Amino acid sequence: MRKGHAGDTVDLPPGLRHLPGHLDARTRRLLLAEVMARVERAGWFQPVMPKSGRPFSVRMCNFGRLGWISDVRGYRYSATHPDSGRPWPSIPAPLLELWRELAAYPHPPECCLVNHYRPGARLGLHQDRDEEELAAPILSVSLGCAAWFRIGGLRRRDPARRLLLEPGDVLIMGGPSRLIYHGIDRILPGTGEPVPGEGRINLTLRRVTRPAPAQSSPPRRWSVE
Ligand code: MD3
Ligand code: FE
Repeated sequence: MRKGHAGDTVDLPPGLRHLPGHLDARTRRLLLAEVMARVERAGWFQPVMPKSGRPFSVRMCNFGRLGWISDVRGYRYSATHPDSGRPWPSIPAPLLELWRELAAYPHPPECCLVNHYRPGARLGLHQDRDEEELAAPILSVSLGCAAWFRIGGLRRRDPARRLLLEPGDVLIMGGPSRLIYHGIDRILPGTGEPVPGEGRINLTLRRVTRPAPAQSSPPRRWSVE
């Protein structure tokens, strides 16, 4: 669907797929309910910048075996919530299904990072490179209000363009796009559909570790028996 502005797919860097409105309203509602039930159980945490300790304007939670966290010691993946020390809730099944359908990667995601943008929150230009497995894409799902997404290139100073992300949009960043600089300039409160606590919820599915190479069966003559 053409939107008649800088968000047109023709402008997108190779390896980045934008699927506007991929999730219908009913699917978004069911997914949001599964997400919020887990977040209520685990609790949000407030990431802070390494060294400075300055808080992000976005609050976060994670699902899956590994969660992305940031504190004064740095960015990393952790098996437990930084406040409670408990393991993260499981990744909702509809998200695992979406990954199977769209990721073109043979192993499941290990992390679903949940970002909550309240009015005024933003996310500065950055690369996602804390994952060991860069062959896997990152898959993102937008819920709640719309937001202006900024997409640059592989170097911080490369020219950037904006893309409007709306509820139900799916973005897949793989191959040559996996390490591009990106961020959220601002959200558009009051657009889209309400989420608890207002604003916008973004889910990103990530493969963190490199899977062990598949074991081929040994030559017959080496088998015991
Ligand atoms: C392009 N989140 O969590 S999702 C993040 O809307 C993050 O909350 C934004 O950037 C958000 O790290 C953007 C889209 C996205 C996510 C990861 C990418 C785009 C990406 C990784 C590489 C290139
Ligand atoms: Fe990112």
